[in-house]
Amino acid sequence: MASFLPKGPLQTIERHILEQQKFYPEATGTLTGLLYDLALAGKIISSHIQRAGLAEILGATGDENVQGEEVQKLDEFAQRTIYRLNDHTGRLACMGSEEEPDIIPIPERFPQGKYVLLFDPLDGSSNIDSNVSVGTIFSIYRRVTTAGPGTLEDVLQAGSQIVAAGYIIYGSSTMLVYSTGYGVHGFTLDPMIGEFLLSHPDIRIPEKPKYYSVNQSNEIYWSDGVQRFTRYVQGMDNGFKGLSARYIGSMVADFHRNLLQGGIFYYPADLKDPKKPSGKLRLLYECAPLAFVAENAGGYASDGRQRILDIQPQALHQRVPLFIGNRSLVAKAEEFIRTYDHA
Ligand code: P6P
Repeated sequence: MASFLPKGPLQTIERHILEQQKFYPEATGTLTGLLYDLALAGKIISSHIQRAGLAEILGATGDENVQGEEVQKLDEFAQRTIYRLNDHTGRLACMGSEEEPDIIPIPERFPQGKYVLLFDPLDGSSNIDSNVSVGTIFSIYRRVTTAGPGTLEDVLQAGSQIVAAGYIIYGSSTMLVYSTGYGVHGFTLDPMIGEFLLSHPDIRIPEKPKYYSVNQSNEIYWSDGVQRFTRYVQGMDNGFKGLSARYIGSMVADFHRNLLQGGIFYYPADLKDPKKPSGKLRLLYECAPLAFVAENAGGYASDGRQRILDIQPQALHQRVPLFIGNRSLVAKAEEFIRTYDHA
């Protein structure tokens, strides 16, 4: 009888998170509980996405978010689910979300905690109605203020301060991929038993890249260095065999493929939209968490000139250009930009 169980040690994410706790002697179980609840959020959101076409949960709400993007019903559902799982636990000082213009306070009736949660509840949600994989991205920091409600200062921290980060990808299967700084580990949801089971222990980005992922319709708006880098990855630079192009327009899906297969995803600055001279992607709850995962898997992430995790955020919804994936390819992008784009 075929078994639907992963190879290797049979381990749930709950037990894995608990075992990660041994790396933090001062751990009190708070971070463990926070990660547990993010896995639970993934199960709840996944169960709704899998049935989105059937339930009255597809489509747009008719509202616009702070980004000026159409809010999808599932965006709102994912946002509310993560909020409701975390507003009362006493683990957080505050939250920050792609969907909310300002930081999200913990209601006064609940205790404050020592962590801060930043998340994009459903990235790529405009793809939902066409059944394209979407994802939840999360990162956890320690608060920097010492008491009282969390403040913007607690949220505006460089990615190098991340304690744990990861994403949940709702695709042909639902996977949760996370790191606490000790490797990157992937779990696949078995919907029959409602458990995330360890399926991808110790993920490392393959040395030999296979893909490059970028929206090439923006090429005419890129800098000279980025255009030259793109020709390099296409193999128009002798000495480098070209990569295959793969771009699905849902960053978690594009990132996940390159994490497992090797490659680079990039969303450069483009001058098409003067409001977005730094590209489209947000530093705090999209780029920094994935940069944390990439680096813990042996990869690297840059804005084209500096390490993403070193950037000190100035605003909650700050955008940055992003080059993320194989360290050699991201470094090559930086080299082209350094050589051809004068700051
Ligand atoms: P474009 C989805 O809206 C998103 O924020 C990312 O998930 C994705 O990588 C990017 O935008 C796609 O943007 O301009 O290529 O459609």
